[in-house]
Amino acid sequence: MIAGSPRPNIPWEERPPACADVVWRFSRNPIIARDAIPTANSIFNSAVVPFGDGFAGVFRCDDRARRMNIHAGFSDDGMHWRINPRPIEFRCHDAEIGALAYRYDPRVCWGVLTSCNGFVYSFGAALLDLDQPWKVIYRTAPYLLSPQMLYECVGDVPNVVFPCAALTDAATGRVAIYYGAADTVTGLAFGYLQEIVAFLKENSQV
Ligand code: BMA
Repeated sequence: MIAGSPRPNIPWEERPPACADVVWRFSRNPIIARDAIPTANSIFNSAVVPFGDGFAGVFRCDDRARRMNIHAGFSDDGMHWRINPRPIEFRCHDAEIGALAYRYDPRVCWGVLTSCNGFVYSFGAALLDLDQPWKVIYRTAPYLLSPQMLYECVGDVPNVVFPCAALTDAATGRVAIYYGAADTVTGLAFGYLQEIVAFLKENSQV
């Protein structure tokens, strides 16, 4: 059972006929270009959540002085984004807490983990105990997605796919995964939760 709401409007594209992968890429990736706001060097590793009739996100935008910061954005379809050119403003009573050092990789995380071997960032899935989430029940040994497309292999940091958020439609089990590619742009990948969990159980190495 998927604990969540039916969300028929999440971004979605069916698995291509020739593809047997559990998780597949959106054919129009990357969905967010590195310069989608004027000052950005790169926009990646970003979090997305349902918001009103559409979606809201917190985007990691590194600027052209390579300062890392986070920006709010909104979308009707989860694919086309209006990202605020100004970073999110933090108002704190304690100036030290509000001071900008690094702000990056915001995420609303649901069961999708990143793993790394030091050279290549791929991602798989893990099932965690609901009450004791530090207990890993299953973890995929094979990756679900690894850097293979040009926009994942070439960029400011080559060979990185880095998921930070997923949207789900509880009625159908469809999952849309947002991921950073090569620390430069943002992509989308899709899967069915039932298939991901079945693959997880059959290919687990904890
Ligand atoms: C990690 C984080 C991520 C980044 C990844 C690959 O340590 O810094 O933001 O995507 O490295 O460079």
